Parts: sequence; structure tokens; C-alpha cells
Amino acid sequence: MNPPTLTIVIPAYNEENRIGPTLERITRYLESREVSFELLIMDDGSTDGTSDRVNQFARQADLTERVHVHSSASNRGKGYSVRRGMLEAQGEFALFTDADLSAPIEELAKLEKEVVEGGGDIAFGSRDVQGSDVQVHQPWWRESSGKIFNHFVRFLTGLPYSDTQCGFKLFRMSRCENLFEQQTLPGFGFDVELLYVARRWGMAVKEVPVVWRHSPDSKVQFVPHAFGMLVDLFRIRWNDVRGRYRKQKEPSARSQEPRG
Ligand SMILES: Nc1nc2c(ncn2[C@@H]2O[C@H](COP(=O)(O)OP(=O)(O)OP(=O)(O)O)[C@@H](O)[C@H]2O)c(=O)[nH]1
Ligand SMILES: [Mg+2]
Repeated sequence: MNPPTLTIVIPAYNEENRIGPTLERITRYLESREVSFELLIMDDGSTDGTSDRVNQFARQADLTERVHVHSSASNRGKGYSVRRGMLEAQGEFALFTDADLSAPIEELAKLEKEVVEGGGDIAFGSRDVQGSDVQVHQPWWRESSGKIFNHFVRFLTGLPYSDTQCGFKLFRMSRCENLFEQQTLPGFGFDVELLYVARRWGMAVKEVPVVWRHSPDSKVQFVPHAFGMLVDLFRIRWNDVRGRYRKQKEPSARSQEPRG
């Protein structure tokens, strides 16, 4: 197997119904583009058959060398799972995407334009900048609370973005491995933390308008989720004050290695 150019990390919690069709769509798309890829599905203590479903797909599609599932014994959080996947990624570029593919996988091309072609470090999908195309909306109260959260993000972290929470982000791993090493938050605030540290380190980050379609089968419980994310914003500030986000080393060992 050629070493992968692209790794796709999918955090998954009780996704036995969505993960099969999602893997099919992703692999069909990547094979049509003849990209060398690996998929890492991070099963975070699911109580359903998520891992079995992934293994079944890999066997049936004859992709056991490229599609891997990593299971946690207990539920550790989306941030924990994405971090673990990203630190294992072999690809020169790595995308993490939600299992519901609310941002369709074809939107990857828009992120690649910034990172692969444009030489950027990070590009991330956004539902709230000019050109974004939200074709199926979340319930109004979810959408409004997302916008209110974004005001808190701007106010408490100074980040200039409109939508930090879209689960569709692409990284140039030779520059971003350090970022994941420094990540501390295991929960849903991790996106803000990554963007905060990237900005602090002067990395090239681009918010990109994407197509987005809400998928109704939500895995998050709203009240603890929203509260946890607010607490995470304060944690980020506190970590920064304590010097947790000082750059450790540069460039990462990965960028020294020849890649196929
Ligand atoms: N690793 C991990 N992933 C999770 C957890 N909870 C949700 N996810 C995953 O995170 C992604 C987003 O979850 P969704 O349920 O779509 O939540 P959302 O997109 O924030 O909210 P919705 O608008 O309701 O879709 C999916 O891939 C989920 O499987 C968790 O506790 N751990
Ligand atoms: Mg979703």
C-alpha cells in the first residue's frame, strides 16, 4: 500500500446507523479522485455496534488496509478522539469530519484549495460566512445558540471567525502535529482551542464557506454540551495565562521525513 497522502479522522459515538453510508460515500469519492488515503474511525466507547459496522464495511469493500477503527473502552469526548486520531495520522494532510457528513465530503476540495494548493496550514468549513450554503438548518434554537456561542468565542478568545464549530477541518500535518500535541481539551471546546493556539503561533488559517445540511440524529445533549463549551473557553484563557500554549518545537519530525 502506498503511504497515504490524506488521512480522514471520524470521531464516532453510537454511529452504527450513519457510519456505513458515510464510509461508502467517502471511499467512493476518494477512489474517484485516485487519492492515496487512510480512514481512522475513532469509536469513543459506543454502546452500539459502531466498530463492528466499520470492520464489516472494511472487509466487504476490501479496504482493511486503509480503514481502521480505534475503540476507547469508555467515552472520552470528541476532542480526545480527534486528537488521538490526528496524532496517529500518516497522511501529509488530515481532515476530521463528523460522521453525519453534514458538510458533504465533496466540500473537501474547497479546503484543499487553501491548504494543498494554497500552502496554508489549516482550512476549516464554516456555515456563517459569505458564500456558506446551509441547505438544511438545525432547529432554530440550536442555530441561535451556536451564534450566541460564537459571540462568546470572539469576546473571550479574540478569534475573528464566525463559525469555529463546524466538524470539517483540514490540516497540513507537518505544521500541525505540534498543535495536536499541545491540545488539552477532550470535549467539544477543542475546535476553539486548536484555532486559538494556531493563531497564537501565527499559522496560516482560513475559514472557508461550505455547503452544510443538518442531520437530525444528534449525539449531543444540549444543556451539558453548551455549558461544557462555555467552561472550555475559560479553560483556554487560563491555559494561555499559565503558558500551556508556548511552542515546544519546530518544525515537527514529520516534516523531515520523505513522504511518498
Ligand atoms: N469521539 C466522540 N465523538 C462524538 C461524541 N459525541 C458526538 N460525537 C461525534 O461528533 C460528531 C458530531 O456529532 P453530532 O451528533 O452530529 O453533533 P453536532 O453536529 O455537534 O450537532 P447536530 O447539529 O445535532 O448534528 C459525530 O461524528 C459524532 O459521532 C463523543 O462523546 N465522543
Ligand atoms: Mg452533526
